[in-house]
Amino acid sequence: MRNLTVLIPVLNEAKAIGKVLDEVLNVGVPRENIIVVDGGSSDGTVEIARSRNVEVIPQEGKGKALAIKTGLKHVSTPYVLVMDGDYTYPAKHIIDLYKKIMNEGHDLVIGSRRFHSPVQTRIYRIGNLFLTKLFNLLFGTGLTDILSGMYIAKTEKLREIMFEMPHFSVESEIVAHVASTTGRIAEIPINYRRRLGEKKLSVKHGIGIARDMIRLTWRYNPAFFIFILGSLLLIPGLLLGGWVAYHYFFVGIKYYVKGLVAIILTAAGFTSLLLAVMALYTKRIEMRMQKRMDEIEQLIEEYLNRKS
Ligand SMILES: Nc1nc2c(ncn2[C@@H]2O[C@H](COP(=O)(O)OP(=O)(O)OP(=O)(O)O)[C@@H](O)[C@H]2O)c(=O)[nH]1
Ligand SMILES: [Mg+2]
Repeated sequence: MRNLTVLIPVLNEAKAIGKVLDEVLNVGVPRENIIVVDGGSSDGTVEIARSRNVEVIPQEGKGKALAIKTGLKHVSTPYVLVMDGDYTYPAKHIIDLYKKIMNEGHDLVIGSRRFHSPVQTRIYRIGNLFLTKLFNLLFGTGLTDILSGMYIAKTEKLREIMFEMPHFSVESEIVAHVASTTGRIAEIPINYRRRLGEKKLSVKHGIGIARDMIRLTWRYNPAFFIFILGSLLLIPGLLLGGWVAYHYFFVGIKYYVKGLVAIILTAAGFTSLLLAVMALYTKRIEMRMQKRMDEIEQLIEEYLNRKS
């Protein structure tokens, strides 16, 4: 696994980080390819991580998102795997994720958690499901676990990300970016364990993540909002138009103002929908061209390598 760096963001995970690192080393990840990014732990996490002789770096700023951003600056391999340091993600899945991305050429492969009821509370599972469904609706994806803390990606793809979303919305930002640029995302099922140490996430965080998903849609997929606007205008326009037409033909009353309003609503709604469809179409073309360009770039690289 020379081409892979494992990035582990931690904040006060003294109970877990030692076991996590031992597991990661055990599956064969070279020691020098493991980076622990610390968010200012005060419980001995850093010392435990250092005792395993892996690189431990302090993060810039605050929150998990900036921890990943900091960590990426220290990565020099073509692939990077991010995993939480709370012992919830079994390290054996690193191998499956690595194989999947290497063999199939995705930009991002997510470890989709299979929750077993005693491990997570019902509210946590429902919250996760709701947020994943919301994301799928906003971005037109069909994923099963947006918020997983274990995923592997092409390093250069992650470097494109701005990391503008705070804290726990970093996963949404990563998936949104890949989904709306190349769309090369895959998932594999993984097991999920009970965390070691104290639980930090609450319902409040879930609401924040939903709000950030809407902000991400505005940035990455504005066609969605044009589509909603179009529907909001077109549907009442058509209904009102139908009503006016009914009165004109069957009752014999002419409603001029209502008729005009119906025409304006219908025309504006129809135009918006058309724009949304065109925006989506343009996006598709862009993605296809990007893919072609990537392929060409790769061919040139291979050619140059062979020559030298
Ligand atoms: N560097 C850094 N790591 C963080 C920060 N906040 C959380 N983490 C780490 O990010 C990982 C995910 O955070 P968790 O608190 O486990 O979040 P979660 O898995 O969604 O929720 P629970 O495990 O249910 O509490 C863990 O390894 C945390 O230690 C932070 O501000 N900075
Ligand atoms: Mg966790």
